Amino acid sequence: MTTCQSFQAKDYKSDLKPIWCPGCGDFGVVQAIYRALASIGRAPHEIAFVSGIGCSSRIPGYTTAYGFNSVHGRALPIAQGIKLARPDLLVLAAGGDGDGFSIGGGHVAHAIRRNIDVTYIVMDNQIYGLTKGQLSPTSPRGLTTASSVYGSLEDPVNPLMYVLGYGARFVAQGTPADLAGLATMIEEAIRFPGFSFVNVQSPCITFGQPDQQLKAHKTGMVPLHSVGHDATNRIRAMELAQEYGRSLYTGVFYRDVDPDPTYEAAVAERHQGLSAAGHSRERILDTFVPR
Ligand SMILES: Cc1ncc(C[n+]2csc(CCOP(=O)(O)OP(=O)(O)O)c2C)c(N)n1
Ligand code: SF4
Ligand SMILES: [Mg+2]
Repeated sequence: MTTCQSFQAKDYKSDLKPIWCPGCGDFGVVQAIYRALASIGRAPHEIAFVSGIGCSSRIPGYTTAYGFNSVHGRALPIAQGIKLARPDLLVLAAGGDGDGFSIGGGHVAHAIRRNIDVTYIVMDNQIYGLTKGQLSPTSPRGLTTASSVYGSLEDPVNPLMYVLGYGARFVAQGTPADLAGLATMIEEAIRFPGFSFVNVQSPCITFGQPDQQLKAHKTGMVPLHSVGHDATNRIRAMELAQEYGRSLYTGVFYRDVDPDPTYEAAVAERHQGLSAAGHSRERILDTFVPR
């Protein structure tokens, strides 16, 4: 049974003190998540929050939801499993750009095509923060780091194009420099019935680049552009997504107004149909769990 009572942002804040570096963008992301969850109003014990490994992946511990700081790159398979086993829970997955688009990159495509109702928040700082500043899949070409002193020779992965290309039904991008906007888009993503993706430009103050910092966003050194188009227009969303790494567009890039049923809804429907046709529970399980 789900509760729908009044919660405030502070009700989702755990007693654990974040050990992120002062000035890390992830502080803003967790604040935005508290606000989004308060607007939704589900009790903390009805929320499962799964992450991988990385600085950003510490985030579930700073909430009062059930949390799982799991294995590098494996937040999505675990989150999907939880949602299938307990469709009544609100399930969030989160992690870094490395977690989501290097080691875990293969899972993103399958989460999208499966369309299980999980919201995936990537804190994209274009660097491996936890392991002290190596190139990540979203690092720009030419970036020098302690382990790439002559500069990266690779083009970055574009997370927005990646998910749109695989047919994601809800795609947004935000920054903690606009906390209110970020909270609203996370709330919208959670309310979306199916897999939803939010890329957050969440700067790493210790190993990140100067033009990624909150100060740069807040002072207009790197201007924030509002997506400002009809979010049902997928072609326009893809055009704007190509600006990733050049201009910072924030807002909902794409929202499918008539999304396919979620995987869990399709499973429930299949079960019903097979029961109605007289198949036993064991026989039905056989169809889903090969032995
Ligand atoms: C299987 C495995 N491979 C590599 C690592 C080492 N490792 C831990 S976090 C990390 C990358 C962190 O970067 P990102 O996911 O972008 O998160 P951030 O720290 O930047 O928030 C790596 C390579 C690991 N813990 N497990
Ligand atoms: S190393 Fe970077 S990503 Fe990690 S906590 Fe510090 S500022 Fe944040
Ligand atoms: Mg990172």
